[in-house]
Amino acid sequence: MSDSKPPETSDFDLDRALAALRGRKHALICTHDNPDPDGMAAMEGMRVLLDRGGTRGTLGLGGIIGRAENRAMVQVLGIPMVPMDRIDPGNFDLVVLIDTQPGAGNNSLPTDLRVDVVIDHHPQRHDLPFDIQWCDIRPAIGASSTIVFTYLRRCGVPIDKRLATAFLYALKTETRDLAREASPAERSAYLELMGLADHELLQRIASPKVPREHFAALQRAIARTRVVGKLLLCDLGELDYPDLVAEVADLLQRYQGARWVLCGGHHQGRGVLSLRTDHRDGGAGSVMKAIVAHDGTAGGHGMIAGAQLAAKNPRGAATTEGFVACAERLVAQLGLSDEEPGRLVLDEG
Ligand SMILES: [Mn+2]
Repeated sequence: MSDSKPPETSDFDLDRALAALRGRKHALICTHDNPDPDGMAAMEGMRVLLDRGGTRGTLGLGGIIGRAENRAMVQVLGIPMVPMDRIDPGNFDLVVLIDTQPGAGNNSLPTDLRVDVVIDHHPQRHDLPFDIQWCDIRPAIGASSTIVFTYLRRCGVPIDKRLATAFLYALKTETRDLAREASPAERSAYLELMGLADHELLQRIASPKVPREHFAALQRAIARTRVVGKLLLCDLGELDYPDLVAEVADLLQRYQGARWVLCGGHHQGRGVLSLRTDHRDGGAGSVMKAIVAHDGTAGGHGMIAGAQLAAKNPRGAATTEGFVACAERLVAQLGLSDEEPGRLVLDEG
């Protein structure tokens, strides 16, 4: 690395923002539901930063941490998360939202709660409240963790092995080892974190032991996958945990014929979708918004997007219909209506 300081990528005034929060006692720090490593590492980094200024932070957990790697991350690194249903937002004099935005539809904060701090790398929502005190949204950056990492560096806050490992795992997964939507800021942070992280812990997070059910879920996923030209469609139906759709989408993207993957399912009556593309400027976020239309909320970037479909009935039947409707719109949008759908693999026996 030629320069020890990560490149500053926005004119955001960190010193002023921190000064404005001086005197706050207790911060509620949240990310999107069913949090991923980027959201969790960025929250933990923010907790460390605020703690230095005398503000104690509580990390709120909306949804569940399902993916085995993410559960291992929380356990191995001891990231202290508290389920949102055990939190009274009224007990906090500071509310921080990271890797999501108010009104995005993918977080468990009450919609009428005033949010003081928003840190995100998704495109800025048009309906964002005007009174957000600290609003640092940088769509050109590949991960929210990178933004928080640069804060800590700017303030000279030491990044210990534990936090460095969290940040590095976040960057590895969010950018697929810098190959997906990584900016120069991610490359710079990644290189620095390589020297700070505990690689033995990292390995324990990246390859955790998984139960039999995990393999059963993958078997079901592969058996249900349909190939429509360059598009793979997989409706997983009832999900053990919501972020299984992202996990399976990542897995299916490795198929050599796949340029696009849409994976869906439902959990507690709520539909979830995950979209991936190999195209660097595929506009996955806007494609997802278009195919979800008025059936739910969607967000994402160029190569990766997610969506939540509104619950239509508690048994989830309508969410399967929801997947089919979105899949049909995607097939049409990609110009694949004339393709004959086929199975990815044939059933055994
Ligand atoms: Mn992120």
